[in-house]
Amino acid sequence: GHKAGVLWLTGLSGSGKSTLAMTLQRRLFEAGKQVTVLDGDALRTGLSKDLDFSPEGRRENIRRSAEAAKLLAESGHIVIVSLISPLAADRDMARQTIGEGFAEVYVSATLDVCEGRDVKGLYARARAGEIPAFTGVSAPYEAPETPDLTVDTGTESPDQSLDRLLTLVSDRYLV
Ligand code: GGZ
Repeated sequence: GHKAGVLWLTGLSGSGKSTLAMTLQRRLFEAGKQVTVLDGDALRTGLSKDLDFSPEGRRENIRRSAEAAKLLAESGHIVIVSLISPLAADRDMARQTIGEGFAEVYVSATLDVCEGRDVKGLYARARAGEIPAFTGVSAPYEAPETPDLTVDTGTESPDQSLDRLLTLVSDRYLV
């Protein structure tokens, strides 16, 4: 395994990425690990405040996040990145930037499940045409073909997903 590394969570809005990231962060912190979460929703009010949801804006958001994650991982952190990161090419760029410690986690929940939850009402607004280029509705999502781990929040419990993430961390990282 690699000393520390980056768990890259990709999935639709509402798939459960942020919740899993926060829960995993707490568990790793309680176990004495150095751990940082980089979450799209938060980054977009700060580091990526200037970016939109065009393909170029998303790519730059992902590029910045990958560079920040790399720095943190090099200083010994387990970094949990939680970004829709809808395009395989952009995730490949992140993998290239980060190198050996990169692990791709597909938080898979179907569009039906995510839209059914619609926690923030964004899908309804996207369907009404109020949010252009909304992932899954009017912008593409390319599911990973060979993720290191898939967690299906539509069919497994949060505890099951969390256990499988913790197993991936202990298998892959020597922290
Ligand atoms: C997708 C959007 C959009 C559009 C705003 N498409 O579920 P949320 O609300 O709280 O988190 C989503 C967040 C996605 O930002 P990311 O930085 O993860 O996306 S990417 O990796 O593609 O750069 C969603 C909200 O922003 N949101 N507009 N058009 N999600």
